[in-house]
Amino acid sequence: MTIMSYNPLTDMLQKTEEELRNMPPVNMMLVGNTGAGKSTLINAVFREELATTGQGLPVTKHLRRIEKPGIPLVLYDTRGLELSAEALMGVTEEVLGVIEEKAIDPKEAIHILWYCINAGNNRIEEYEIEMLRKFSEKIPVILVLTQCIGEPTMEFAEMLKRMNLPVAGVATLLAKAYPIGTGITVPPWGLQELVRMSYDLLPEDASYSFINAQQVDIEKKAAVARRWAKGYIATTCGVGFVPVPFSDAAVLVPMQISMLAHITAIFGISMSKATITSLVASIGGTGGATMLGRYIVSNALKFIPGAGTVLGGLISGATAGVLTTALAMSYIELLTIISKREADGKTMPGEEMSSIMKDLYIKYLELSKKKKT
Ligand SMILES: Nc1nc2c(ncn2[C@@H]2O[C@H](COP(=O)(O)OP(=O)(O)O)[C@@H](O)[C@H]2O)c(=O)[nH]1
Ligand SMILES: [Mg+2]
Repeated sequence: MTIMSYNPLTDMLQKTEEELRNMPPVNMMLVGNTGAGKSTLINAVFREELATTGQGLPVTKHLRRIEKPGIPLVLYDTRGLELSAEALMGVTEEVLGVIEEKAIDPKEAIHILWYCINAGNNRIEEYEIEMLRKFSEKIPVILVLTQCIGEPTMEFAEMLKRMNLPVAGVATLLAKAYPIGTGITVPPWGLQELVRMSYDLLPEDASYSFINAQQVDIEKKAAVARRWAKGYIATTCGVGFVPVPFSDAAVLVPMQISMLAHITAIFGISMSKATITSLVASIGGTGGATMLGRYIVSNALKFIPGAGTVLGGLISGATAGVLTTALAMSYIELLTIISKREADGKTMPGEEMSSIMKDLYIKYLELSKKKKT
């Protein structure tokens, strides 16, 4: 293996872009009257103000397709729908038509439908229930009660839950902080439950894309990434000896780069090239010139009992597993911090990433040492 010519930065950029390109999108349908709060909900649940900034292309009279490069999500949003039985019946046919048409191509098939009702309306019509039944025959449907503020809306929600409607679940929420006057504001709530409920109803591939696209439940992003990484490390570092070149030339090997790229894809942070460059640099991928790189070279093996010396660039699978697990866990925690900032509209400077990454990596190596003794 020619370690010198291997460039982890280029590799990670390429692999991350490839991972994101290959992610089959989660396809979602949103139905509800104008003013129900669909756009507000989309902007709250997904990254990058999707309803405001995503391109919307008309699909049918009332349906628009919203998507944005870098987010593995296709949303069909109903527009211009007024509260009347005829309008809703017409749109039912449109929605069913699109669901049937898209079902032919696995990449386009709609995975889930959110039906939004403004909780303040305080009623559900017979024809709406009929509509829910028709949708539910095709795909999982969640009845989303939007703009839930105050006791009457909660009573309405309880009633709906008791009605045994033909849906997979009922979610109640307030998508955006609601000012009720005299300086008092009701904070948003219920979004996390909608995200978890939806996640559980999605097929596996689409569930990863959904986790990437949403920004409500960052701990869930981390949990899904950790579960995936553990499986990956167990199969890759499971047996025998692995080449891990602890030289100044490259701290990361291709297998680790692939792992980090996949974790980045699961997380779905709004990756600019500059962000990925900073991230990789923070891990020590740019020729071992970073603090973390030097730290690993000179200290990492000390943490692992029985690791011995690195002979000819080979270490045992178990040792590689410990190092790679610490790498995965610290990277996931770093992305968790970055994602939380991003949800607040903030970014993290590259130097701060490096310093946090180094501290986390040491923390996880020490944890693994404690586990062994
Ligand atoms: N504060 C607050 N306002 C909301 C919420 N949901 C909807 N609205 C308001 O209700 C109106 C209609 O919402 P919109 O998302 O455009 O509904 P859509 O027609 O279903 O897309 C807008 O003025 C929103 O600001 C919410 O959760 N909180
Ligand atoms: Mg809208």
